[in-house]
This record gives sequence, C-alpha cells and structure tokens, in this order.
Amino acid sequence: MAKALIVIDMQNDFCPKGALAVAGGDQIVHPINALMPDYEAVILTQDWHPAEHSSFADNHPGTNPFSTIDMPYGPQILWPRHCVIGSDGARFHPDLDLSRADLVLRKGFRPQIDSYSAFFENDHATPTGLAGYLRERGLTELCFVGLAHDFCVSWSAIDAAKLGFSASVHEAATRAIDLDGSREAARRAMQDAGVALI
Ligand code: VGL
Ligand code: ZN
Repeated sequence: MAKALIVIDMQNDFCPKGALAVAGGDQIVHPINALMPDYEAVILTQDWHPAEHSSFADNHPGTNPFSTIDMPYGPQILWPRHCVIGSDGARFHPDLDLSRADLVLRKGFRPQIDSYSAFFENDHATPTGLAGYLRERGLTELCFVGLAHDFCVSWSAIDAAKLGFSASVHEAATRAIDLDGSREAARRAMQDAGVALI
C-alpha cells in the first residue's frame, strides 16, 4: 500500500495578493514541502481556466463574484477571474517544491464546466484520469493538502473516499475560503464520506 501526497492548487491566485486569495494560503507552503519526503509519490493539481471560463462572474454580465447560478450540471458559484491559463496567477507559489512532483494534473480547462475535484469535473461524472493513474501505480493511501480546504481539497478527498481510496486531509496544511460556513459544512461532509481529518 503506497502513499501519495496530493497537493491541491497551491497557486499564486489563491495566496495573499492573488485574484481569489485564501487567508493564510502562503503559510502552508513550507509545511507542505516538509511533508513531501514522507510519501512515495507527490502529485500537484493546478486550476487552469481559459479566459472564457463559465465560472468567472465577469463572463456573466450583471452577476457578482460569489453569487450562484444554475448550470446544466447543477449550481455553480461564480468566482473572480483566477488561474487563467498561462498567467502569473496560475503559476505555483514560488516557494513550493516542484522537484518531487511526479505528476501535475491540470483541471478546469473546459470552458463550460468547473472542476473543483481532482477526480471529476463538477458534473461528478467526467473523469480527469487521476483515479486510473493512482490505481496503475498502486497508490491507495491518499493525503490531501493545499487550497482551498472547503472547495477543491474537500471535493477531491470526498471523491477519493467514494472511489475506494483511503483518504485523509492534513488540516494544518490547508486553508479555507469559508463562504457562508462552507468550512464547517466541508468538514462534516468529509467526515460523513469517511475522510480522516488529521
Ligand atoms: C478553487 C474556487 C474556484 C479551489 C478553485 O482551488 O478551491 N476554488 N476554483
Ligand atoms: Zn477555479
């Protein structure tokens, strides 16, 4: 049983001064680097949106960031424009140790659908391919860290548990957006799904 550390979206736009800054997002970079040697594999995800992405509020005239719209796949929170393909905001935090990353998985690149989870787009059906990669390598114990606790980290960890992986979240190496109590809701949903919070 091999263990993988899955580092979610440690990108400039989710760190202070970024377009969708998560409070304290930069404080977890060094703790994440320090965890890497304890794992057989390190995988990084990168939020990676085209300019016309449907999760950006400014692509829906008359809407405001952090409001919710109905998309064919369900409700979608509209975000400030962030992690645009090729932009500085989409780059990894400069202090993140990239040298041990076996795989960089990009997600959210289809204009018409968002992808919080590292495993599925927000329709909960379109796979990213990560589950197959992990299974082929025998990586069955997954620990999730990174940003944001209550969106991409929790959605990824819950999908991992549903797919039959052993899933944990190292909470000290995450930070939350915390929109309308979303941090506590995410903690409960993870516990209900069998994700270990450590
Ligand atoms: C994320 C909102 C929009 C995240 C990504 O990484 O948690 N949140 N895109
Ligand atoms: Zn995004």
